[in-house]
Amino acid sequence: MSSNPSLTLALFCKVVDNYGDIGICWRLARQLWREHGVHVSLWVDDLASFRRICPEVDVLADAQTVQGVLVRHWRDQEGSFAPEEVADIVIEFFAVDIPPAYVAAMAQRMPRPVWFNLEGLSAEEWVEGCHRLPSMHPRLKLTKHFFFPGFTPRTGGLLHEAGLDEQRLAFQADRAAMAGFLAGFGVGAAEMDSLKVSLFCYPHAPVGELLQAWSEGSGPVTCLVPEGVAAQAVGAFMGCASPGAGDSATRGALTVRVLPFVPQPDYDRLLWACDLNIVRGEDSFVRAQWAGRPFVWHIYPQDENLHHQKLRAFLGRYAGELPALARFSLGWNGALDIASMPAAWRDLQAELPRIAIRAEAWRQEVLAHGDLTTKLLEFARELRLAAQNPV
Ligand code: TRH
Repeated sequence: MSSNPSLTLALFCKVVDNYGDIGICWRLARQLWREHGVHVSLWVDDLASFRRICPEVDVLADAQTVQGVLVRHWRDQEGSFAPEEVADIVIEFFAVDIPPAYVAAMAQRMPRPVWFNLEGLSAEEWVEGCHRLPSMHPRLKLTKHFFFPGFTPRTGGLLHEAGLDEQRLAFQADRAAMAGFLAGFGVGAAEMDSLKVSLFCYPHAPVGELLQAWSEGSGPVTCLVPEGVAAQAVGAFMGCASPGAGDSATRGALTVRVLPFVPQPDYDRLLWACDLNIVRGEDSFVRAQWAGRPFVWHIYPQDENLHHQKLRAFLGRYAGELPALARFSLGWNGALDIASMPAAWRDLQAELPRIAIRAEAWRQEVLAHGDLTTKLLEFARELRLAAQNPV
C-alpha cells in the first residue's frame, strides 16, 4: 500500500448539489490512502450529505478520521494557515475557491505544492486539449493544472479501485449472494427471475410513462428506486403522496420497491445485482460502467441544454452500434421526442443482450488507459520532478 509513505494531499470539496461531489471526492480520498499510502485531508462543507453515502461520518466533528482519511469540516473561508500545514498536493474539486489564507500559505511553502483543479467528466473532444493545462495565479507564484477525467488515453481516466472487478464478478457469479442482498430490500424469489431495474434519476425524467410501459408490458419487471427519487411518479404509481423506504406496489407486470438510501458500497452491489441500471450525474454513471451491465444515463441538467451536447458526445463513443439505447437515452433526457414509450422500451429491451456485450467491452477499453488516481499521482510526480530540475 505505502508507495508514497510521506506524501500529503488536501482535497477541497463543496457540495453544490446532491451527492456526486462528495461521492467522487470520497472515493478518490479513500483510494489515495488505501492503494497509494497518501495521507489525505478531505475538506468538505456538508457533512450531512457525506453521512448519507458514508454513515460512519459524525456530522458534528470538526476533524475526524474515517477509513484512514482525515475529514475536516470546511465551515468557511476564514482561518489562518502556516506554510507547514499545506499539503504536498492540493486539489480543488470543480474549481471551488480554496480559503485565501490557505492559498497564501501555498505560495510561501517550499517546495510549492502541486495544485490541481479536478474537473467534471465529459466525453467531449475538447477535454483532451485542456487536460493537464497550466494556469498561472494572477498575483502569487503558483501554477494550477487542470485535471480532466475522461474516457480516452489523453485524459485523466476514471476512478476505479484495485480489486473492484474481482469483487463484482464474484458477487455476480453467486446468485445466492445477490438474492440475499436484494432480499434485504424485500425482493422475493419470484422477483429474482424478473427483469430487475435500479432507477436513479432527476425529477424531470419521464418516469411515469416508463412505469406505465413496464406495467403494461409482457414480461415481469421489478423496479428498485431509492427513497425520494422520482417521488411524484413513484407516488402516483403507488397511490400514496410520499412513498418511503420499504413501500412497494405491484400493478400489471411491474413491481416497484422503494429502497432506503444505502452506503456507497451497497449502491455498487445494487448495480451489480440488477439487469439494467438507470443512473444519473457523474459518479453513479461511472459505477454503472464498472457494473458491466446495461445502463441508461440521466445526465445532470445544464443551462441552454448544454448537457445534451455532453450526452451526445458520450453516446457517440458508446452507443454507435446500439440504436435503441441511443434513442431511448436521448428521449429519457428530453433531447428527442419519444413518440411512444412502450415502443421505445420494447426496442431497448430487445437490444439488452447486445448492450450487455458492449458494456463489458467498453469497461475493458476504458480501463486499459489506467485509473484516475494513479494518473493523478503520476502527473503530480512529473510536476514535482520538473520543479526540482527546472530547465
Ligand atoms: O447525486 P448526483 O445527482 O450528483 C450530481 C452529479 O455529480 C453532478 O455531476 C454534479 O454536478 C452534481 O451532483 C453537483 O449523482 P451522482 O454523481 O451519481 O452521485 C450520487 C452518489 O450517491 C454516488 O456516489 C452514489 C451515491 N449513492 C449512494 O451511496 N447510495 C444510494 O443509495 C444512492 C442512490 C447513491
